[in-house]
Amino acid sequence: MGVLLVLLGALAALLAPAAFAHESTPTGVQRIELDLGARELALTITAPPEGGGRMPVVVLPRGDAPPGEVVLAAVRPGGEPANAVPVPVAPVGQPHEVALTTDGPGAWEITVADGTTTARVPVTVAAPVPTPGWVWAVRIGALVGVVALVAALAPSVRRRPRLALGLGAVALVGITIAATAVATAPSSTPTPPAPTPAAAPIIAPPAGGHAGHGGAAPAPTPMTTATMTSGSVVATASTTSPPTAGAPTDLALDLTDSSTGAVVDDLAIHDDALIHLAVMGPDGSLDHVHPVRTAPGHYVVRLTPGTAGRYGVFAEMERAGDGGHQVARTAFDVPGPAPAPAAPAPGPGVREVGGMQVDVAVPEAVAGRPTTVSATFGAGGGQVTDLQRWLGMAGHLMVLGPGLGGTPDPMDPASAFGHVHDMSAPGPAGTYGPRISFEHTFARAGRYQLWVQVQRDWRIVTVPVTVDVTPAPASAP
Ligand SMILES: [Cu+2]
Repeated sequence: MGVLLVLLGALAALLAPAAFAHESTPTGVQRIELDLGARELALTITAPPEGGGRMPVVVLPRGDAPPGEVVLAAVRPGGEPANAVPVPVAPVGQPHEVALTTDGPGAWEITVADGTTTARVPVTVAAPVPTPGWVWAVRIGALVGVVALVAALAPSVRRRPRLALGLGAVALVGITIAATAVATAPSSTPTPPAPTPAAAPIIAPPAGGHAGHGGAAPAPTPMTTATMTSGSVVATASTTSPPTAGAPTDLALDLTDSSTGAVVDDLAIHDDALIHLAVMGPDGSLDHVHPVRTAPGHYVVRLTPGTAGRYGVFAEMERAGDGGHQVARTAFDVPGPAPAPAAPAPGPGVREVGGMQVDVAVPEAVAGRPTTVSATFGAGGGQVTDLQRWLGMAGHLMVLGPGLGGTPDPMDPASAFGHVHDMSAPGPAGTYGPRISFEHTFARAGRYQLWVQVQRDWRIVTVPVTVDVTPAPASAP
């Protein structure tokens, strides 16, 4: 009987991990920033299990969000929210969790409505993975082998040698089949057959373009990975009425493909947003915002332009199909008398921003050479060490290079746009500071406009800096 136990133990050890490794629940978590109306919301979405189920969503209000509530629901693409759940969005910095429910695999949207605008965040619920044939071979072979082995070793059978021998042979065949199946399995952690759903919610492919929007819940989109070659994204900006300086206005962005003209609706979340939008005004201002998707390829964000004039818009995106990062440029006008040209922002040195003393250092800014841009934050005579993670990192540096006139001009395509990250690790408390730094190579000589951005007390602090980049010295002959 001891031999039997050893055999069974060995068999279990051999089969268990290989046969059941794939039957785990996805635990993907995705964060996304939504600038919905007057509110800045950070959503943390936990992927439901394969085939659908409970989908917890945490809503964290940031910025100067007015009190009140937003309403969340999980719907099929374009569907009207049912069983919507109200979520308080006050006070700022206080997260609230709700549990939404998806009842099947495929394309879904999380709707977030503030009474005026309904954001639709695409998520994909993974389909249950079918059990591969080799796993069934292992299970059946092992079952037959073990049953035959136990029977062959039973005392009543051992008294009949021919029957015991026959059962022993059956056991040998069963275990051989199981062992062969394990040995020839594709890998120790089998991957589901293509198309491969990711564990984390991923962005759904277009649900029939604009046709999928506005109707009752359409049929679920088959889960496919977009593999077609696509052109770059064209962003077209518009406002429903002429914007006024000093008044909030909703800026709409429509995304189309430069090579096909089709609606682009395959954006993937990168750095916690579908679109990172930099809006640069004629007064040297920067708004770094995250428009909400309200329909396939259609995004909306509320802005309050400070002055009349022409605004440059830079939309950073990644498409799910090719994964490439790209920036689409567009513009909009705020009617009215053009203001006098704004004075450039201060250069490196100490300045007061957001209740802090910020010391910006940019030693030796030479074209074509790696340069370190750093900002050291202080307040009340001490160091600031409670800067908060924003968009997955310690700090952001937005860059606008010189145009043909030698100074930064958001309307000049020669004025290059850059977005640099501080990826350093947080301190013991999970926060950052006092020093934030960026490595960047300025491509050419001329005047650059920089904006250092960090988060403190759930608000974004933007530090404008002017940097004059000198030409690289001529190399020695
Ligand atoms: Cu952003």
